[in-house]
Amino acid sequence: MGLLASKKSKVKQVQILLLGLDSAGKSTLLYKLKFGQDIITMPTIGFNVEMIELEKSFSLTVWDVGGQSRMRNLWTCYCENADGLAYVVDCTDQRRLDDSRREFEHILKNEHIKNVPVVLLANKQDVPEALTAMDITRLFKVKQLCSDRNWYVQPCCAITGEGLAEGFRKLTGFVKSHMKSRGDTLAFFRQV
Ligand SMILES: Nc1nc2c(ncn2[C@@H]2O[C@H](COP(=O)(O)OP(=O)(O)OP(=O)(O)O)[C@@H](O)[C@H]2O)c(=O)[nH]1
Ligand SMILES: [Mg+2]
Repeated sequence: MGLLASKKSKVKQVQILLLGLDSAGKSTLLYKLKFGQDIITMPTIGFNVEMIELEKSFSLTVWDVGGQSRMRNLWTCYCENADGLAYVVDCTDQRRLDDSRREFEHILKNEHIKNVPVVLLANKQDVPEALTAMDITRLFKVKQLCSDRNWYVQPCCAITGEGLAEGFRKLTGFVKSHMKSRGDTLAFFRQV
């Protein structure tokens, strides 16, 4: 990502990595954010990528990578240019919660996303027995695991869209301050 100046208009563009176990709701939430519609999803083989503009002149390129176990080895291939990580947790899937926590812990160790801000999306809050954002914060030991970066746990529902924009706005804010703190002229403007 390089610095390209445009006199007409400048769009700040950042790369967001969207991860989580299969069936966590990544693609559902991506398309809800993008189109405002419920899309019937298929398990993602490979990745989906969409540009999302929550703020004028600030564009998120969101990489939604398949979460099936055979695909998780590939997650690291998407880390290199990531400016922020959105990690989706299925709060109704208590059986696989520890798997999800382990994958989360593992990806945080990737050197390319060292210090990169994180928002955990505590998804499926429409289901009555879903764990809360506070439960996820505690069970994932987020304070400890993310002590080297900005983080937030956002409750959400990908079906209704509740909490999605809030979560991504929070992440955007973190990304902005992370770039500022690095004195980052990286990657910032693209010609439109
Ligand atoms: N009740 C409920 N179901 C949801 C929610 N979000 C997603 N789902 C459902 O969960 C299932 C899996 O959703 P996907 O978006 O395909 O999951 P994914 O994380 O993209 O899964 P992979 O592509 O396999 O990694 C679908 O049946 C969705 O309708 C939610 O907030 N509430
Ligand atoms: Mg998917």
